[in-house]
Amino acid sequence: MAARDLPVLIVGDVHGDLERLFSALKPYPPSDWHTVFLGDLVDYGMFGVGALRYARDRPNSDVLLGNHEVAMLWALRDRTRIGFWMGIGGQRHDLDELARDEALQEWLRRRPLLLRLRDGTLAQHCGSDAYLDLMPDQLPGPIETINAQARSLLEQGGEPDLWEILSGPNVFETQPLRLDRWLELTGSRRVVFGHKPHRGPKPARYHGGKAINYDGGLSRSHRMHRAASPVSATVGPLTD
Ligand SMILES: [Mn+2]
Repeated sequence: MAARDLPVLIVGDVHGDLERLFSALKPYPPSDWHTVFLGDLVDYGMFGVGALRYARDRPNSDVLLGNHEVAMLWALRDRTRIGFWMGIGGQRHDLDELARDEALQEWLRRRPLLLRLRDGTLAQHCGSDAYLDLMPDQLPGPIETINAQARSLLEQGGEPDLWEILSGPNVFETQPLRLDRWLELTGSRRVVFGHKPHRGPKPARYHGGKAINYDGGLSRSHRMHRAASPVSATVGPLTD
């Protein structure tokens, strides 16, 4: 069965906690699910590159770019950014690991920012329409345009611009008009995202389920991790 025909499993911010990721994925065999990783697999925890490789190699999976992957690629290209990146949770051994693996670097630079699923759900890292900064006015095909722009930035040392766009706050929770405009512009019926921990026991639904946050603070190394946070706050099927 092709990935697009399988039910969808969403995975929010992993941040290097491979052990909790594995326990979260246990009920969902890769052959039975189309798994969508919403980005920020790296930083804070010790196994960022391990999480990237796992997501890359898991069958029937898609992996989106988060701001932490962009910061890591920036540090890889420009050594003067290593201090900044370590300040946001970067693990030096992960950078060394990525530096030794050109195939992984290349794969990472080609990850999309946005992914539209068959049921009209849009998957992205940030709960925000900041992606619009990558779209010249009134072009058709906003999703393809934004993904192509991100890719070309990462090919040309444009990490600073991409970091700026991806590191802002989530806004959909509090700004329903911006959410509606974004859904209309991208032709989507709802959006799923991560980026900022929601602190609930399940993915947090806003505005009648038109916006759903899957960042449940999975990583025990994240500064906003809470001891009682269940893995199901970050990993779960996309339901109606
Ligand atoms: Mn993020």
